[in-house]
Amino acid sequence: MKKVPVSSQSTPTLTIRGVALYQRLLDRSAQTAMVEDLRRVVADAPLFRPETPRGQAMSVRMTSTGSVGWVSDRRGYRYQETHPKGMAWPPIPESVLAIWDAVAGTERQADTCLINYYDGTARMGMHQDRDEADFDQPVVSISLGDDALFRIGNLTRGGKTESVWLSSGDVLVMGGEARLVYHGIDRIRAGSSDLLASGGRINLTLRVARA
Ligand SMILES: O=C(O)CCC(=O)C(=O)O
Ligand SMILES: [Mn+2]
Repeated sequence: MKKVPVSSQSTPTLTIRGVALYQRLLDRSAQTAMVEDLRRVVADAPLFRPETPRGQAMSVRMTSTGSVGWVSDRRGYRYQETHPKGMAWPPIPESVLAIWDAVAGTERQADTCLINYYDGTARMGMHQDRDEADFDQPVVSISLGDDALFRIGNLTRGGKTESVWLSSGDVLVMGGEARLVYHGIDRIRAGSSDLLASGGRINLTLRVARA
């Protein structure tokens, strides 16, 4: 697990409604190395398709790394210490933690990283990330593979939104006043990247879940 060589002095290439975007922060070799690390993670903690609390299957498949991982089922959204199949979550790869260190701007280390896999038809509805204990800690998101249309809304549901295409190697930070902004993925541009052998998109979200 190699450290990804990114500078901690990096500045955002774009900021939309307080969401800081670092386009192409990871070069191709850093992306490839990270995907290799994630293959090992998924071998130990397989992707699963969560249900919403209302019993609807999500279109993304997911797994987690870290001391806790995010799950959703009829019992609700929550962080828990084990995969739905019962095993502990694998540790967060060093290559992924290095990105947190470069852009999070906090003393705390991420204790969880959610791995979302989108095939060409998957999407994610508008939502806030609010299952974490401390909203002073940012969410750091890494995109790998196919492009995705990311929509940024407001601090309450509804209202005008702005969208931006996220590409492989892009990193974004939702922190400060943008920590609780509504956001979602409207669509994936299938086949836009050849990073993943079977196509699709991986999104990683690093967070501090516990107080
Ligand atoms: O896929 C993305 O870029 C966003 C993922 C997300 O918002 C989440 O997992 O909470
Ligand atoms: Mn989110």
